[in-house]
Amino acid sequence: MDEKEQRIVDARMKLRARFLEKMRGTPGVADGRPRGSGPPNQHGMPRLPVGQTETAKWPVLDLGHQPNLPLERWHLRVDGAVEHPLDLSWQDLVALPQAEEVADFHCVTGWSRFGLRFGGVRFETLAAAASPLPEASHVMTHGFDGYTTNLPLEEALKEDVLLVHTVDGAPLPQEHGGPCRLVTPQLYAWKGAKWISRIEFLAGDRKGYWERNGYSNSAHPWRNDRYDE
Ligand SMILES: Nc1nc2c(c(=O)[nH]1)N[C@H]1C(S)=C(S)[C@@H](COP(=O)(O)O)O[C@H]1N2
Ligand SMILES: [Mo]
Repeated sequence: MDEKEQRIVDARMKLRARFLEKMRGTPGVADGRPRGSGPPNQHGMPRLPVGQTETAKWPVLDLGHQPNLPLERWHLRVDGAVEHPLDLSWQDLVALPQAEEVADFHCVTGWSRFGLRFGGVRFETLAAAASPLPEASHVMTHGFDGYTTNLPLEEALKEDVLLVHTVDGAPLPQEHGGPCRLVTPQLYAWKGAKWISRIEFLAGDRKGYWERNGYSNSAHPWRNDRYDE
């Protein structure tokens, strides 16, 4: 392992140590009182969150503008409260350690799509490469369409949070945020920016587009946590 790889491994261990307790306190995997129905998922929770209906399709939802991003023009900035800001090309992204997660997708409008096979890079891997500063507590993710959505690091660092470029073995379609989007399987799907352009680490929270427009800041599906209260 070279020096840079070693640094990333060390940074990942530190991040895990720093956020493990907070992560365990979130209502996702560790929820003691999840609300939902259906057979248990891999975390032992009812698979279908309260108020959701399973769909066989994968509907498309966005603000109406679906940017066309050729891979040679694509890039991703990782900046803000980090020690090592990054500007990744497509080659840089696919050279990082790759991961696969089979996960469900829950839209706040009431549909859930089960069992999508996502391929990409764990958020945690990028975070480790950028080394968040001690004061970093949240991220704002930005889309090339101008969309924004925020996450606390204890959610963003979960293992199943991926920068996705492949779904069920094929490139992520443009209408679903291709060439690359974020997915947050344990939160409502608006927390995953399609056409992701920037991951901005924040010292403190700041609301994104839907969070400012009436949706919940925390977005926990098994708590029916849909709207700001
Ligand atoms: N860049 C961007 N990302 C976005 C959105 C958007 O409008 N722009 N919509 C969000 C919402 S509200 C949902 S439900 C999901 C929908 O993803 P899908 O179209 O792949 O089903 O993307 C989220 N990510
Ligand atoms: Mo949505």
